[in-house]
This record gives sequence, structure tokens and C-alpha cells, in this order.
Amino acid sequence: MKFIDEANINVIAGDGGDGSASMRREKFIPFGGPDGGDGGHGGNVYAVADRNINTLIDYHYTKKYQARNGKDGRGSDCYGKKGDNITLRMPVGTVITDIDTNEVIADLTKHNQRMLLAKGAVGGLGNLHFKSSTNRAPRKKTEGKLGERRILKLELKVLADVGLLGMPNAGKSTFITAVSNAKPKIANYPFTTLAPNLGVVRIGPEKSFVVADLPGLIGGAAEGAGLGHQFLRHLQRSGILLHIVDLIPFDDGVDPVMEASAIVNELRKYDEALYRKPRWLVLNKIDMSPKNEREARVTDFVERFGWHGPMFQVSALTGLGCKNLCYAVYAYLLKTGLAERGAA
Ligand SMILES: Nc1nc2c(ncn2[C@@H]2O[C@H](COP(=O)(O)OP(=O)(O)OP(=O)(O)O)[C@@H](O)[C@H]2O)c(=O)[nH]1
Ligand SMILES: [Mg+2]
Repeated sequence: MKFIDEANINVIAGDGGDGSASMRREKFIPFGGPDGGDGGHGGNVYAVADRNINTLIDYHYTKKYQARNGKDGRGSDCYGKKGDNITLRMPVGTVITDIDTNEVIADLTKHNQRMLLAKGAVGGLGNLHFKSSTNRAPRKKTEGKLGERRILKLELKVLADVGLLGMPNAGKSTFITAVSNAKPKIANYPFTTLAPNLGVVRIGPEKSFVVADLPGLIGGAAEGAGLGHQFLRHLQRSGILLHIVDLIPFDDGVDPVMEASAIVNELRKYDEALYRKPRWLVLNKIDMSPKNEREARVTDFVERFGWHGPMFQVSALTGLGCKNLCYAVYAYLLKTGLAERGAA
């Protein structure tokens, strides 16, 4: 199924039904008095998080969601029926913003979490409310109000403790396959991954964290190159980014330092906060380099890239170094208090 992580929708809550101005008319009961009931309240529009849904595709195709209006009140003390509510099911991780006010009205982070998006209006009052000692036959009634209407932006931002970042073919999907239960497509051509894949990394009993594998990013993504850069939103909730670099590119003309710099550049262009998020360097494909050359390559990379942060050497293909990295990530997440959040 196509993955969609952004959509704008209209939600319209139900109008209230009108109150009734009816007089009781029955045989043998003269001057029966007012008996007009109230209008029913309009239905509400709710959102609920559902872990079985992982795309906003439904909202890409259907844009308008309207709850039922309340029914009008009628004579014989009949109150109008309340309009039915509607509930929109969305993926866990959906952020809902009111486009007019820019206010975030819901952040669905837990399965079954339910939020009100638009409130149904109250129904009007029937004339039986307006009876008084001085007016025993009121004709007065009120009309139902209009239901709330909102234009909403839905944005899915996956919930993961760790986000994978890197060029196409760097080995992100191979890495998540090596360390977690995820089984994404892996292939020797760029842009194999088109949508985020989530995987749970189990370190031990009750010890786990969630990793998100993302599409590849390239220089110029902010201007639309490759798959663009919008998917970087899926890194915004993670506690740490692993920047996966192909240390031994197949093509001799490709410089891993230039590639890695391009990624950092794009990250910064997308979001300064994302750029400042803790980021570790993961030099991948070390199985491709003979042991005696490896150290020199790594040193050269680190020097030219000007890297001073945490750095790991791995082979996602053979698994070399991957466990160590995962232990370090888990320890870091524990220290920063994030591990309980992502691990389900
Ligand atoms: N030798 C070797 N090959 C690797 C390693 N990691 C990944 N590969 C290969 O590199 C190619 C690309 O791997 P992917 O995991 O699909 O790369 P990706 O970063 O997910 O790429 P996109 O989804 O296109 O962004 C595949 O042919 C993998 O088998 C590694 O550690 N060593
Ligand atoms: Mg991939």
C-alpha cells in the first residue's frame, strides 16, 4: 500500500437541531400549553490512534468528514435525536494541527488514544422552556447552533528511539535487518526504501528499543532531489540519530567524506533542531576493506570529516560490530530516559 504521511482534511461537527414551538392539542384538553421539545445536539468528530494503521492514505483521498446534525425537536414533548459522532482512525504518531490557528490540537502517541477534533453544537430550546406565570402559551423557541468546523493538517511522525540516516545504498535497511525484527527490502540500487520501516531491537529480557529505517537522503534534497527531504520528519521524535556511511563505496570516484557532509548539510537545511540532535557516526561495510587498510581509511575519514563525536565501525552484512553498537545505544537511551517510550 502507498505510504502517505501528510494530509489536510476538513472536519465538520453536527449542527444542533432547532427547538420546537408546539402547543398541546388534544380532545377535552383546552389550553394544553406548550409541548415543543428541544433540538438534539450535533455529533462530535473524534480522532483515535490505531496501531494497526500505518499510513494516512485514507485522508489523502477523502478530505471531508462530517458528523450528523441533531434532529429538530417536535410537539408532544419530543426531543430531537442527538446526531451520531464520527471517529477517524489514524496511525499512532499522527500530529494534528489546526491550519487556521497553527495550534497542535492532538498528538496521538498511544494506541486507542482518543481526541476531540470538532465539537457538535447544542440543540435549540423548545417552547416548553419558556412557560412562565405571565406567559402560559409561549411561542418562543431557539434554533440549534452551528457545529464546529476546522481545517486540519495531519502529519505522521513515527515513534522510534533511534533514527537511521544516510545516503541511498549506505546499508540502512541491511543494518535494521541485522539488529531488529524488521524485514525491509534490501537491494543494490538507490532508493530501495520508500517509506519508514520500524524494528524492535531486543537487547535482553524487558530491554528493547525501536529503530526507524528511512529512505536515502542525497545532496539537494531540500530542493527536491531524490525523494526530497520531507521524510526527515520521522526522525524528529527519536532520541538519537545513527548516521550510516558507506565507507567503501563501490565507485572509486565517490568520496565518503563528501557524501557524509552532504547529509549533514541537508539535515541542517531541514531543521536546525534535528541537526543538533545527538548523532553518532556509523562507518559501514568494513568487511569490504582488508584489515591492514581499514585503520588508515577510518582515520582518514574521521580527520577529513572533522568528526569528534561517537563513532562505530560495523558490517551490517556480516553483523560485525552491530551488537556493540546496539548495547551502546541502549545504554545511552537508558541514561537519557528514552528507552521506556519507544519500546512497546
Ligand atoms: N559488503 C557489504 N555490503 C553491504 C553492507 N551493508 C549493506 N550492503 C549492501 O549494500 C546494498 C544496499 O543496502 P541497503 O541496506 O538496501 O541500503 P539502504 O541504505 O537501505 O539504501 P536505500 O533504501 O536505497 O536508501 C545492498 O546490496 C546490501 O547488500 C555491508 O556491511 N557490507
Ligand atoms: Mg533501504
